[in-house]
Amino acid sequence: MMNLMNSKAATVILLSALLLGVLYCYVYLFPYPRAVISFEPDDIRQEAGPADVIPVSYEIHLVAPEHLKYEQPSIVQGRSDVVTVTPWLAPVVWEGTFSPVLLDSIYKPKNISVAATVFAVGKYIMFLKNFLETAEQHFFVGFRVHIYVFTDRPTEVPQVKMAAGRQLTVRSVPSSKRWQEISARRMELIQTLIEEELRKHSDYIFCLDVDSKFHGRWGTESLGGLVAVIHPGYYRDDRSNFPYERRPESRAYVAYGEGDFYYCGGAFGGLLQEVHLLAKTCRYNFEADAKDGIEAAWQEESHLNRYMWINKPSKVLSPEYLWQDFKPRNSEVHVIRFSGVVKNYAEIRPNV
Ligand code: UD2
Repeated sequence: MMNLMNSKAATVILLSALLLGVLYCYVYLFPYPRAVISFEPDDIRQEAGPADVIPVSYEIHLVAPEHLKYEQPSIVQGRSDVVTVTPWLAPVVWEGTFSPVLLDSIYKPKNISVAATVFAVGKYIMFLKNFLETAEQHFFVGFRVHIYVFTDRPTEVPQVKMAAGRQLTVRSVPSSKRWQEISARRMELIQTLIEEELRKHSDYIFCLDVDSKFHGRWGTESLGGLVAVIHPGYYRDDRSNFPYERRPESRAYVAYGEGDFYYCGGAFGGLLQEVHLLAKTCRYNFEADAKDGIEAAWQEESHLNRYMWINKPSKVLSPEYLWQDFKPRNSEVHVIRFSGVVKNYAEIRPNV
């Protein structure tokens, strides 16, 4: 009897150890699919089957509809005047490198929701109407879009008619006596917006400067994990001329001879979790610098550049995605999609 009891106990112990081992493998060795699941489209989330079904992520699994007609792709012919891939093999998006029909057909069934943030503090409210009206014509047309306007003048937000599936939310923020602070505080507000609001209903986010207008399509070709836009002012220059923060005391420091590209502070985006990490890190570093009495040369743009140097963007948008109206169009830029308007800094900023 005693022997029987012992062998039963031993079996139970063995089985428990086996179960614990399986659990350990599942929780610690294979965490990735679980991390992806919370960013799946609603329909997949609801239809999720048994626990052993590996979830499908937006960025990994791209399904095209059968029989869709589009131009034959080629790997020997295409844009030869520009570089279309980075050394870490992220695509660089230029006109002529993608099929809008194909991409829209892939992303449409996913029912994705794209959030955009735009700050219009103080006199910058004057740019908002044009920004919103042109976004309606060119920014993710036909997709679910939610624009968040941050302003200290909520009553002056213009009424712009938006198509079905598109909406606007206004959030009040305090004004400031320094433009540098307005620009830099955006990271904190983006971080909080993602934590408090967007997690529930958005998949992607783009953070854009208000003193700009859309002129051409900005759509699904821009989607990616971490998305950066090449600054139009420096992309032909040697990196020693990039306006990175050059003081080693700053957390935005990039040494001469280092760095990849110079990216815009005026447009960046990607999947929520990627942009959340970027915003949180840049905010932390900006505030830690401030405590040490140092402000990076181009505020959050400097911190963003340092971040993107270490955390390589998975998609890079060419300067088509943020041009400047005062600059004549360079020949390799076939389409200007989004561009900063000409402005008189002395007139619109709270300080010089
Ligand atoms: C560049 C960047 C900008 C930012 C800045 C450095 C581009 C095209 N622009 O532009 O994103 O990185 O350098 O700080 O890459 N704002 C207000 N009210 C103000 C001042 C600023 O709402 O009084 C907001 C507004 O959304 C504006 C943004 O902050 O678009 C950036 O400010 P800016 O356009 O004056 O900065 P700028 O032109 O130096």
